Parts: sequence; structure tokens; C-alpha cells
Amino acid sequence: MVNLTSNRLTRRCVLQGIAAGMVANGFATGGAIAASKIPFGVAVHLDPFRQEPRFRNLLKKHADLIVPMNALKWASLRYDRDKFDFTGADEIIDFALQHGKSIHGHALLWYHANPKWLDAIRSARELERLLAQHIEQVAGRYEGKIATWDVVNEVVAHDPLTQGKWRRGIWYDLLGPRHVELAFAAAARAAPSARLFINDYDLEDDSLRTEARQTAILQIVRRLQDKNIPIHGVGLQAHLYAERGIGRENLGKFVRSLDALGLEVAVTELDVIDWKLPADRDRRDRAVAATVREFLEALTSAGQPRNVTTWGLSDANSWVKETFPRQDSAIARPLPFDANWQPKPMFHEIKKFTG
Ligand code: 9MR
Repeated sequence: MVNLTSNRLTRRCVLQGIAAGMVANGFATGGAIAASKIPFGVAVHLDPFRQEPRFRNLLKKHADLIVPMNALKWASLRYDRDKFDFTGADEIIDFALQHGKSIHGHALLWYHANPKWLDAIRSARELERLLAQHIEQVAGRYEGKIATWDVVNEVVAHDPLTQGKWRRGIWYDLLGPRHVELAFAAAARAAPSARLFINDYDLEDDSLRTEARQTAILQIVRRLQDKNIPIHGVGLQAHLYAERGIGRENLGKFVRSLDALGLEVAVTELDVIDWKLPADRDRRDRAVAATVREFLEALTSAGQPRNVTTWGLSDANSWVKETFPRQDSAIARPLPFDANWQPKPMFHEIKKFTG
């Protein structure tokens, strides 16, 4: 019998399993809202985590899963070339373990948030060696503690229709498409018990650009499987734009294609970019919640995600504020809790799905 959860999963063995009438692992397809509880995850920024007891209390109470938002990035761990600094990552991970939360690791490879010395490297051999060593150290240190990893983050070009499939940056420029294979193979060696994910944004609407991004992800997954390199899931970042709408059919099709390849889906960075919504607070909060509902309904009607994680918890700490400032200067409200750590309609909406 084909073991669909095996690390040695190949595309052929998945297709054989499906042809034999087996149900692919990962998520149960069908059903408007998943029968079992979907774990609720929260990405944790170190500053409010250290300074704000209300944040830690809410994490204890509501989070099933915790993601260090920045503490596991190269820029945090590898500020100095010669030593690893695990201080921040350990703080968050120890808290999660102490309170019985699962942990998702973000991220072993990204084109952004790298130390200057890394971006200055010009030798492919040196970069390849550093990547293998980094993953061995980082994923190895947390083997058995970090259940799932974003092995690669945002490796697909912003717009594959005009830019080609791959994201330009140190990894692609020096190592070519191989950087993804190297990273997944190294992660499988260092953390054999972890589930390994590829993570990316703009996979949720039905524009041609999004379709091209989905196609690129599917191609990357198939290529890894054909080479017998383990990959277990795709992270939908889900930085949703309130004005864009969800591509229900397109998202469903993408999720079912991944399911057919034996892959799980996780929602990894949910928030709602509200810069085009009306200023009125209650109207804006309702519209943000409606966007989340539309997304989670579309997603769960195609399959049950491994978890739903928001990129922070309170509007007091969100990248959306600076990156998508509103013309009226009103403060962004992209997250489930307001700046005073009070729940908003978005939180109640998520709870309908996460229990
Ligand atoms: O929210 C994160 C912000 O605090 C960091 O300064 C920034 C650079 O490290 O990264 C932000 O998180 C990004 C995530 O790692 C990948 N997807 C997009 C997120 C928002 O930019």
C-alpha cells in the first residue's frame, strides 16, 4: 500500500494511489466547513511579545500554533557571519512548548531579510555551502519541536507573466532553480520529522497573474516530487486585499490540484489590507471580516487547511500600517484584535472555522 504521508512521496506514487481509489492525505475534500477543528495560528513579533502581557495572555488562550514572525529569518539569526544568534527564536519557541502550542518555522530561504554579508556573496559554491550549513543548524536545532517549516518563501516572481517564473535575488541569481531543491533536500535531512512547505502570496484571487503564480507553484511541486525530494505542503500567505475579492473557483481548483499531488494547504499569514475601504471603523471592520469569511468559505469548501494563521494578532503591530498607508491617514485595521487588544468581527469570523 502506498504511504501517502511518506517523505519519499513521488508524483507517480500519488497518482497511482488516487487511481487506486485512495483518498489523498492532507485534507479531507468536500464539506462547507471542516468537521474537525482547524488549528488557529498566530505569528509572533518579538517586541510586543516581550513588552505586552495582554499579547502573551491572548496567545495562551487562543493560539493552537505559534510562528516566530521574524526571529527565524537569516537577518535575525545570522546578523554576524560567524555565529548564530538564537536568542529571540528560543524565547518564542520555549514559550510555545511550555504552553503546549505547535510551532511553524518561517523561513529557511527568502530573497529578503538577509544580512548584508549574505547578499554580498558572489560565489555559487560558497552560497550553496552556506545554505546547507544554515539549514542543517537551524532546522536541526529544532528537530522534533518545529512541526512544519516554510522551507522556501516567495520563490515565485511577483508577476510570472512579465518577469519569468522565478523570483530574482541572491538564491536564484547564483544557484538558479536548483536553490529550491537544495533547500528542501537539506531540510529533509536536518528535520526528518518536519512537514516541509513552500510558502507564497497572491494565490487567492482569479487574476491571470495569480493563475500564473499558482501554475508556477504546481510546477515546482511536481519537479521536486519527480526528483524524489520531499515536499508536504503549500502555504497560502493570504495577505488579502479587501477590494480584490476571492477567486472562489480558481482557489478551489488550485487546492484540489495540490490535494491530487498529495499536498496539504495551510493559511500562513492571513490579514486584510484595508487601505481602500471606507474610514468608518465599524463598516471597515465588517468588510474585513467579510473578506476573511469569503476566503475561508472558498478554501474549506475545497479542502480542510492544516491551520489558519494570522500575521500578528493586534492592529497595534502589523506590517500593513506602513506598507499600505491609507490616504485619509486612518490607522490600518488588518488583524483579529484592535490596538487595545479587543476582539474584532474578524476574530469571530475566524473562530467559526477554527472552533
Ligand atoms: O511582518 C514582517 C515584518 O515585521 C518584517 O519587517 C518583514 C521583513 O522581515 O517581514 C514581514 O513579514 C513578511 C513575511 O516574512 C513574508 N511575507 C510577507 C510578510 C509581510 O511583509
